[in-house]
Amino acid sequence: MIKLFWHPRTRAARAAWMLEETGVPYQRVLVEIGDAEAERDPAFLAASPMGKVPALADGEVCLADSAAICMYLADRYPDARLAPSLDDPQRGMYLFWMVYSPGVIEPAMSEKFAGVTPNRYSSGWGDFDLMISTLEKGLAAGPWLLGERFSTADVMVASSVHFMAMFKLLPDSPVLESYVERALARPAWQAAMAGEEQP
Ligand SMILES: N[C@@H](CCC(=O)N[C@@H](CS)C(=O)NCC(=O)O)C(=O)O
Repeated sequence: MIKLFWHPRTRAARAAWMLEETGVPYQRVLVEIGDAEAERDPAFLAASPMGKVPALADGEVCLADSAAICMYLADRYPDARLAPSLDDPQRGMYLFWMVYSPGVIEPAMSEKFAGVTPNRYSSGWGDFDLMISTLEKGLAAGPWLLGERFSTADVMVASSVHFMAMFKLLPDSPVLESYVERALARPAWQAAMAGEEQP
């Protein structure tokens, strides 16, 4: 069975959400992060070169990073229809939004935490305001990033918008607020959160 190496209230929530969306059975393996002395499961270390969660072991396949895990699961378990196929024209924007969280949203959040003002034209993520306005434009038609079709890109991006709200970084934005509300109402997100509460 798939093993998900996780810790509560981390980016591992995305991987759990994605697993719930696919419906593939999995087992959670709790990792005590932030304790350098803690003994580590060798299977975790094999999957996570940086020692970070989430990480996943699926048979002989092991990998870390929430975006990589989400992409892997979408492609490995296509019956769940969570990613446009390679020859689908929507594949392009799907890939753009798949890397938007690690490539744009997270650096823009760090910009806010650090209180710096980047040069929008030379920084790879633009700046915080460009990140938000691009998201709002991407969701203007909605209800999802690919229109009527919910995809793995929404798992990545909606979880990031949720994290921004939790860190009180989200500006007043009805579009983003209703997007995250819609996403978090999905049974798969609810199941992933319920899994965090299990002993
Ligand atoms: N880019 C990675 C970041 C993973 C990450 O930073 N995880 C944090 C928790 S959210 C972690 O494991 N921190 C503990 C540590 O670095 O030892 C991803 O998206 O999965």
